[in-house]
Amino acid sequence: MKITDAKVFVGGPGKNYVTLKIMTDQGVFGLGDATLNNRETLPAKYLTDYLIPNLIGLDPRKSEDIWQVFYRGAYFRRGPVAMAAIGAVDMALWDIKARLANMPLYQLLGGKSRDGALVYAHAAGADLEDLIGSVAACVAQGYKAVRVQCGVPGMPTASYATPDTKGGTAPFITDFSGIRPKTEIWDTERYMRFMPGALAEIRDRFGPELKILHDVHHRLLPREAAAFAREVEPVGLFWLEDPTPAEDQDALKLIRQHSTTPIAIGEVFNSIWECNKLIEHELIDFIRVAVTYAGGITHVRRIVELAALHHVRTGFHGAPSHSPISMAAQAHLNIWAPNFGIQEYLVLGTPECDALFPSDHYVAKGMQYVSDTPGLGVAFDEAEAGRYEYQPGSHPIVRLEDGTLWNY
Ligand code: GCO
Ligand code: MG
Repeated sequence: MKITDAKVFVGGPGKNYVTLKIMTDQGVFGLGDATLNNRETLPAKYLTDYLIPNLIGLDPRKSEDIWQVFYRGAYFRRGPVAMAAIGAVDMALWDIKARLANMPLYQLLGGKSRDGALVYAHAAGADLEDLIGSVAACVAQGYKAVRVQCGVPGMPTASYATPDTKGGTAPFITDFSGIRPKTEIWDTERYMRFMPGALAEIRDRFGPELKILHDVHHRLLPREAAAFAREVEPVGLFWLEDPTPAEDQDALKLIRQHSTTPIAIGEVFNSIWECNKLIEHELIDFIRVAVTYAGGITHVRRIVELAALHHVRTGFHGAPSHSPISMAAQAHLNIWAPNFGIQEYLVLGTPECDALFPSDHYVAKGMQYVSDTPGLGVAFDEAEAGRYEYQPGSHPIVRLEDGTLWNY
């Protein structure tokens, strides 16, 4: 069996999804997602200029060897661009393998460990009252877990993932007005004074059953993060996400020494080498990698297996930047992983998105259910894809009031 051709499509409804389709001489094909938010053309180029020419003629069933060749063979290893491209190839090869086996992917991983996988929705408000309305809307839809982000009084501009105005919807991260980023202004002191009380208020309003998550988005220094994690302990958060940047894996020790608030980290990691210490030293509770830019199913499964040895549960990234293809790959991992925790899930299901990526996976009452369609269980309508093209966009950047650049 041989790979005969592969194509890359960039575009989508309101998002630049990078979709890979690998064809074989037996008519079976596979799909992968290489979307890297606001850098989408780069994994696409990595695929077309290097990986695809090297795939032609290979046996698609040798997914492990192909992964090793692309990872080690590059000599310069890792990084989000390469790992997103390798990840897409890997997803497509697993899709082919499972289609050949005539089984849904989760059967090849070890079968179902649960009927449905817990997901969390996003709630956001320009102020606390606005946020309470947004959380109530999620609860009314049956979500059992909600990430809450709130505008901070006196903060010079709306901060991460909070709407500028009351009643507004939390903005998508991407600004499609161009590739030059807009600037948000951040003030740690205002945030630290306000947010613990806001989280406590959400707990009071919605009671003990609701799983409350909060994303600090790398904004605090390790000492501040430790103080914050300790202060919010009475709220009983399900998790506190990215309290401080984790490039310095040892910095997380300080948080652990001062607090038992569960910590979730990893959405920006591309490999096991960025989280092995965090996992082995049990400095985190949830690992947030994504199959897209952490090298696909082959590599993320390795991270999940390491995490399972250290009581670290999964909490894969699921921002709307991921296409339904990688969300499906994660859904299969979630339904299998013995150490599954939760899945971030943003309603992708616009009619346009469903038309481009038809699938029978679904979310009901805050749980995700995986279809038994062979493979990843997602199709790709190429005629629909022809309606879209790449739109340049950017993430904001963050500065302090005096102009100092900060962590987005
Ligand atoms: C999350 C994330 C995202 C990121 C985005 C960046 O927890 O969902 O923090 O919202 O900001 O993926 O491209
Ligand atoms: Mg996050």
